[in-house]
Amino acid sequence: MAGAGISTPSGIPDFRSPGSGLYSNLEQYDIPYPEAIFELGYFFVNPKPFFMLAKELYPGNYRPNSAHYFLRLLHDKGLLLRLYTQNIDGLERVAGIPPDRLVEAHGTFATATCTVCQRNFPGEDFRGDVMGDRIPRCPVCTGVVKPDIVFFGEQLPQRFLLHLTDFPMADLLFVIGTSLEVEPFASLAGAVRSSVPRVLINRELVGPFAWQQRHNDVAQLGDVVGGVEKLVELLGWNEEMQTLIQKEKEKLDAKDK
Ligand code: CNA
Repeated sequence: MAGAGISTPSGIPDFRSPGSGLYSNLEQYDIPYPEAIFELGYFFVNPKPFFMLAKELYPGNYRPNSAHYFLRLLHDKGLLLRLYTQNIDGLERVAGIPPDRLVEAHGTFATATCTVCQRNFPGEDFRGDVMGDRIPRCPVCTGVVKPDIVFFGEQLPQRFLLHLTDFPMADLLFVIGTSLEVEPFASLAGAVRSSVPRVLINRELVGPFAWQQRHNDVAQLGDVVGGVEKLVELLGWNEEMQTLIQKEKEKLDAKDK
């Protein structure tokens, strides 16, 4: 289970970190209250603030860091049953984790839907509009097209329910870079068997790690990158990790040229 904290080392602010979090820095978006940016009612009146944020987070602006590549390495080794992420920055995909291993619980910019006729489009179709500060319009009915990011009050994607059965099957649960404050995502931490170790890598104790620890819970407190690197070292995966990061860096450099 992952959250915004795995992407802060890539330069994307989280929501709730005091000072640096998005909720403390909303002046630029000119919205009446922080949650408005993800509210449908507000979006229909004024979609501009959401699309300012979309421009920032649209795939291509940021690069994955060691936390994402650690999860990729787990996948390469056949150890990743599923990655449940709350992030909407798409960095898990950029890190090479295949979409079928992912549950993007709060949606993705990879696809978008017309708010009027409900037609579905690849997010890429609207890159030009988003980057050019234009509100994307449906090519068929001219309705406003909204990236498939889950707004407050909207249902979570089908995949969220489809893969819930992963939790009782897991042998180990990592919880990385999340405040575990958003439901129903947060409750999933309690859905693994009680014999299964849960490992938190985060700045502070969160959710059940703070209020209902199990005897086999482990918390590595501090920066996610430091925590992940420590784990990689203990696992003896240092070299593989460095090779992977280097290879992926070269790929992204070539793409940027
Ligand atoms: P959050 O509530 O902002 O919590 C982030 C957690 O990560 C906090 O506990 C922080 O202390 C911790 N943290 C932040 N940076 C680090 C770091 N470098 N090392 C260790 N710990 C760190 O974010 P959640 O993901 O828990 O909340 C869910 C929201 C946030 C979802 O709806 C997301 O869509 C949304 N969000 C996503 C992104 C993104 O896609 N990158 C960015 C901002 C918000």
